[in-house]
Amino acid sequence: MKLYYAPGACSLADHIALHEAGLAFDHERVDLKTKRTEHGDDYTQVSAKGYVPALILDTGETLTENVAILDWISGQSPDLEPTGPLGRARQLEALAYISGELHKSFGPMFKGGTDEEKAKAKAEVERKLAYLAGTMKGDHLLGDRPGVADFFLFVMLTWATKMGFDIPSDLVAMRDRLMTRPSVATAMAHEGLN
Ligand SMILES: N[C@@H](CCC(=O)N[C@@H](CS)C(=O)NCC(=O)O)C(=O)O
Repeated sequence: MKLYYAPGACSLADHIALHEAGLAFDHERVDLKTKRTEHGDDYTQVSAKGYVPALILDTGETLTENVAILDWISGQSPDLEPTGPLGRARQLEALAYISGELHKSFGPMFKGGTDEEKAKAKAEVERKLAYLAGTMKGDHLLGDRPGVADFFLFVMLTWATKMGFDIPSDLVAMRDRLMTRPSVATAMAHEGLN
């Protein structure tokens, strides 16, 4: 299995989740500007979408999209599998919100938005973080143990922290708890993040 990632990008969530699941995997860095991998290959031949993450499964099949990859990883480990009759649906609900709403709201910050667009994006991100904080079911989004939706949110929290956005205190506490996990430390160190 191989994860294609870019340092500090949303693929960090999958990187963390693979470690949490205890799965054996390789990784290959992608330069998102040139679309070249660290081995000099054309990344668009790996994923025609041109963005990370992409996970090449042991079957040779390629999985893209954080929602799909993270949900698949959670199914590989009993510790990450959501519990309860609505567990899986709640996990997908959280992943879809983080991907389609929160992640998208950062767009102007990364894609050269105007000052006005960036101010609007900041307000939107802060509103969505406040919403997510209000849905927490314990120490994490879906309960007391961390799951793949938390790892996805964790990446957005690292971005929000770097950008000086207001983060609700419950999410700051969650971010700091996650930072102490070996999976997070290993993935961040590999990606050259501190
Ligand atoms: N819907 C995709 C979005 C992935 C995405 O936006 N990845 C960013 C990094 S966080 C990227 O590779 N951007 C480079 C580009 O779009 O060219 C997913 O959730 O997997």
